[in-house]
Amino acid sequence: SNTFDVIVIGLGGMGSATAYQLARRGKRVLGLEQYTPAHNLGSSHGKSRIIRQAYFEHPAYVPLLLRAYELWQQIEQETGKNLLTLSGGLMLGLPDSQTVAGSLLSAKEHGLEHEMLDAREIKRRFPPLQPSNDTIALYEKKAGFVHPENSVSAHLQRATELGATLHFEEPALSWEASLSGDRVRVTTAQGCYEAEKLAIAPGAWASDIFNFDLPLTVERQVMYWFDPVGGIEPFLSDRFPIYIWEAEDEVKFYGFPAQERQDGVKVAFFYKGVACTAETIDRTVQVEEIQQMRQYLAQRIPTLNSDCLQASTCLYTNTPDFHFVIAPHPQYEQVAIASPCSGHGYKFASVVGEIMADLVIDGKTRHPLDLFAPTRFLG
Ligand code: PYC
Repeated sequence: SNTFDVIVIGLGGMGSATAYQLARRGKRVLGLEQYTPAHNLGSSHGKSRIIRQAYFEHPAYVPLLLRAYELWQQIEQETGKNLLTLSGGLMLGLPDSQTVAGSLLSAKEHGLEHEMLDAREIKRRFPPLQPSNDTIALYEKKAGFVHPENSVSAHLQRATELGATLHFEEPALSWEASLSGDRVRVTTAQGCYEAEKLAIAPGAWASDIFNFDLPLTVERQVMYWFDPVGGIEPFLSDRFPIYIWEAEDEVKFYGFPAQERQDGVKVAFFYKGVACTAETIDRTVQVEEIQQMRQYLAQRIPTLNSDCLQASTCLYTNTPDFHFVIAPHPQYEQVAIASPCSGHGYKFASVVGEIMADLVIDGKTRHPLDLFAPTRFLG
């Protein structure tokens, strides 16, 4: 039949978790995805995504993070897959930088375990890092990374096992919702589907499918993998943390421990990308871009000023204040929207799935969503 309890548009980071949560609660779910499972054309790929608790962006994210960790562990247990690696994490910068001061604020407000390290201690514990003398860092042992492709696959696999119907390479072309609040219809090239509720998690395609205007900008990002001079050992995840490093000029870059030895060590800039759309993004990485990253690393992580083994692109979808949009649709109560996540969302995917399921099933959630209301941008 073409009738379901809930239709989920977009099965990337947020949509796959939403389909899983809804199926787990016994709903008849149809998931529609324009590309293949766990594809690399959106924002949820690249083998590692940071997860951390002392959140410099705002302390209001912390309760969501604590729940996200629990739900990552739940999906790991249900699938037997290792999705989360807690290598520890460093937030580095000058003492009054957003990265350091903001993380400390969140850590204090929520009583999170952490340590403050000066430049000498950073170098002693993590020899590849060579901060300037006035750089400090907040270290938290519970930070690390999530494997995005494997996590999307795990959510999709469990959703299917729990009875969800998932269609790939079938873009949703349009949707309509009744004003009575109890029906939706979604049209694709293959057919028309009906349901009581709709969850939309479109990432960089939000402007095409939300059916109301939000001031979003899509940004091209590049991820780089370098072959460390002197070998990969100092970067292994039992001795090297994830980090976000706010340089003296306020440019942030971030990186990870090594995963597969032959892949090298991943680093990227946090923002600083050029504006694009999901259709116009240039997926070729230029030699000059690699050079620019190497120059940045030369002073700070000198052994990564080395051969670039691989570089690939991904998309951020940014709101003006860089906080998320997760809410009931402003016009239709039976529709929930998520996922312009401004480049820092993937770690939350597990809990966003729970929130979206709450919103479509109950019309409300116990999780605080004030920071994410789209009405903040609507005149
Ligand atoms: O949210 O931790 C993060 C992050 C780092 C780089 C992009 N996002």
